[in-house]
Amino acid sequence: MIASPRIGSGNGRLSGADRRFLARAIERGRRGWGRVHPNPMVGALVVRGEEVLGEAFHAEYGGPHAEVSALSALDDVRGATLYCSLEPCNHRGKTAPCTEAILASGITRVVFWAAEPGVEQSGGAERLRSRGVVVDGPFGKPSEWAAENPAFFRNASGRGPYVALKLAVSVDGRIAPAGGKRVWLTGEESRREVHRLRAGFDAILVGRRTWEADDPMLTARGVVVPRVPPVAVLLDRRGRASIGLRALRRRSGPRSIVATTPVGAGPLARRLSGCADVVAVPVQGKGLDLAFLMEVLEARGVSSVLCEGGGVLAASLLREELVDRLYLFVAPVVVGEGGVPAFPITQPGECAPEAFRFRGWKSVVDPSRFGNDTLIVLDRGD
Ligand code: AOF
Ligand code: ZN
Repeated sequence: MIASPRIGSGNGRLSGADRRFLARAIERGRRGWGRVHPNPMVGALVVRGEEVLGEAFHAEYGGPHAEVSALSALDDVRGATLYCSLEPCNHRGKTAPCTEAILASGITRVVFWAAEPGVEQSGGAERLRSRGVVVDGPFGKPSEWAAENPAFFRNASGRGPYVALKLAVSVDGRIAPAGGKRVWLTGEESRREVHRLRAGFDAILVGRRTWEADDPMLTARGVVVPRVPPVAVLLDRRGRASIGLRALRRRSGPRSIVATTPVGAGPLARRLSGCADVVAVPVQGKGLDLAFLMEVLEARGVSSVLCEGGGVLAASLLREELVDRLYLFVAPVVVGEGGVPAFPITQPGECAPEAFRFRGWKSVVDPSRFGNDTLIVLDRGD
């Protein structure tokens, strides 16, 4: 997701051409968005001298790795250099180890960007070096690798699902005018990007006010068709969801999930009569226990969650320190006094930087432009 990949310095020497090829491998890898998660997006390039002989990316979960795809499409790569965005794996998983394919190919130099975080999968660089291949890498910082493949690196640390929060706000930080009525603040291009983003997540989560006001479908209807459509998750502490909601009437994809209190779960499940999976989540403060919800989702195989508001849910997630990434689409609109704030401050004396601890957050991904809107991406520092 870094607009132009920053390679950084690290273990080995890089020429200007090396940096260009490595950046291109990272960019190619991004084409796997929506198709490879929870595995990483990976790109690879085979170069001899200054000539790119071939390039590939990891295109499908469980399918050939980028390195193997790039090599297997070429007849003779002896003496060439392989550039990859991730350290070649050294394990037999759903596919054979990339290290073996590289050794068999006659590649004499490998340049890679990010270190492999998996214990079983790692050791690729060492293995190749032990067999006489010149290996340069890793380069850059873990936070930069994580910015490119956030859910993958987060999941590798075993700390529960990766959580991103997406908000579309006016320049005065509002998500809706007074009364909370649905209006589009951001333009068409931003909305397209949101659909593309949705395709790369296992679940899309919204709070009660959002599904009441907007009745969203929560599907990924963009250029990227997700390998597995994300599951819609609706928060419903009061047990008010009805079978008429668009997110519950979806015909394709996984059944939506409605989270409510343990007391309300039985009655709600009966009322929704099989249109959704109702999960029981204890109450915490004025809402549901969101950390508990994340555990429930993880147990159901969800490893990444995109939260799409509204403000109350956003504030709770931030307060609970559950957010790993913030996607903030800023529209050139002023909503003005009385508008619904993106970050409601409810406790007297609270000030946003303290309450939400934005101070340690990093802007690793460059801001980007979608039509007249600006997307700001912030990653939580560790
Ligand atoms: C990928 N694509 O291009 C590379 C990966 O189960 P497997 O065999 O597909 O292995 C998945 C692991 O292999 C993955 O988690 C990562 O650690 C490593 N490298 N994975 O899916 C690739 N190079
Ligand atoms: Zn591999």
